Amino acid sequence: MRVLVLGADGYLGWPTALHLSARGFDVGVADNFVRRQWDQELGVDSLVPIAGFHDRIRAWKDVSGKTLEPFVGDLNNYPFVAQMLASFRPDAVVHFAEQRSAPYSMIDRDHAVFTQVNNVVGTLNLLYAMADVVPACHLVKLGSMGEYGTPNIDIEEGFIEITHKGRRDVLPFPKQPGSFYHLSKVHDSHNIMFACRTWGLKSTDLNQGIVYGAETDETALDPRLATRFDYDGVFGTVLNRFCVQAVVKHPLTVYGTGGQTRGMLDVRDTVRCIELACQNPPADGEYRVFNQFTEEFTLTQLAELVKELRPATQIEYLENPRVEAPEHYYHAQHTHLMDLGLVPHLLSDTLLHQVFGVVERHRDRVNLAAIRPAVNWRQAHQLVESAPQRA
Ligand code: NAD
Ligand code: USQ
Repeated sequence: MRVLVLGADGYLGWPTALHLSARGFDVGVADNFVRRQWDQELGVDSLVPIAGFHDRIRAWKDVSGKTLEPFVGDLNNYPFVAQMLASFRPDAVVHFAEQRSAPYSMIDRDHAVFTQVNNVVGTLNLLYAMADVVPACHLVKLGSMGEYGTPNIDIEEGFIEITHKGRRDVLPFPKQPGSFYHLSKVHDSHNIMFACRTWGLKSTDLNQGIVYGAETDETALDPRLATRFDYDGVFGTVLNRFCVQAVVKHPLTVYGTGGQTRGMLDVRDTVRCIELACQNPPADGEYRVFNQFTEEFTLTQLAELVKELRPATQIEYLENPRVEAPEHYYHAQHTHLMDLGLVPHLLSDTLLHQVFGVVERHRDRVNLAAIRPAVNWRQAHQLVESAPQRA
């Protein structure tokens, strides 16, 4: 099977490309390196040093003997997208290539507009190019559990059966996302569902929870194969941040009461879920949704887990820079990937110790000034002058 991984220079795209290649898929890898530019813009960097795209690809060839076919370009450039599909002829496209930080999208108007144009237009270009060039290809699209928000009912996998005034239908589950980034995912979902219905494309929308972890079997084989690991207040995600904070003895930055509950998963499960989705495509014209997470935690539970292993750690409850429900009901279905054979790596002391070990190795690269949250949802309009300027 030929799989094209878009956003293959990123935290999840790179390990996914290696995982699929290791399992015998013919893999193409695409990116425009805009993520590396956002590091420059924000004055931050991946904690773990990462090799350049072409160096990584050469390193994988050295280590595994396998080839990754590179494509360098922007999904917002339609001719690039169409030519890439015509040249690679994928059976599946795995689409990670978006601006994925909620805080980045909330810096100011400029960053909100950029995020939505980058994400929504990129995906729309991809849909048109697929319909034109490879209409039988399966789109595996990374969505987000955050598309649903935190409703006071169970969250279903994409669709809910509703009876209204005596009539019954199965409809998309309501979406109440919490940032302009998460909204871009909702807009993508609608566009993809429409393209499947209208043009007969097939797609799996993976509503993924928050990913943690620093390594997969393949990225650990050689330092040149390492994937990025973000801990800063804009791109760092919560558990990865807590691990870095604990190692450098910074208080754990819990926003608000810590009662917010989220679905989480290990990066090793991300790559396996993508493999399962690719191996089990939907029917022509089908748009399906899988909720891709393995466990639910409150933020306080995560902070306490880290503190248990590093007892000197302080926990600081900061005024929440985001607008989100502090305490809420949360129960989301996530059976589809298990039914396909996912055996989860549940969060364990072993995993946390492994992440601490990675952080210890690179602790001299931690920029303490980048740790505290820098973006306030309520004050976005005031940040226009002080906000980082997009390159
Ligand atoms: P990342 O920022 O590390 O990687 C994204 C990659 O996409 C980057 O290398 C970037 O350069 C590339 N890219 C962005 N816009 C592009 C464009 N227009 N053209 C070409 N390349 C472009 O992000 P990640 O953490 O690997 O996340 C990947 C995907 O998974 C995202 O869509 C994100 O929304 C989703 N996701 C991530 C998490 C998480 O916890 N990291 C959780 C749920 C969903
Ligand atoms: N939080 C803290 N302290 C921190 C950082 C975050 O308390 O230092 C809180 C936030 O307020 C939020 C929760 O932790 O309640 C999660 O924040 P996050 O930054 O770890 O994750 P989020 O913004 O939701 O975004 C990440 C990825 C995004 C993906 C999403 C999946 O960056 O690409 O879509 O996780 S989900 O959360 O399911 O929507």
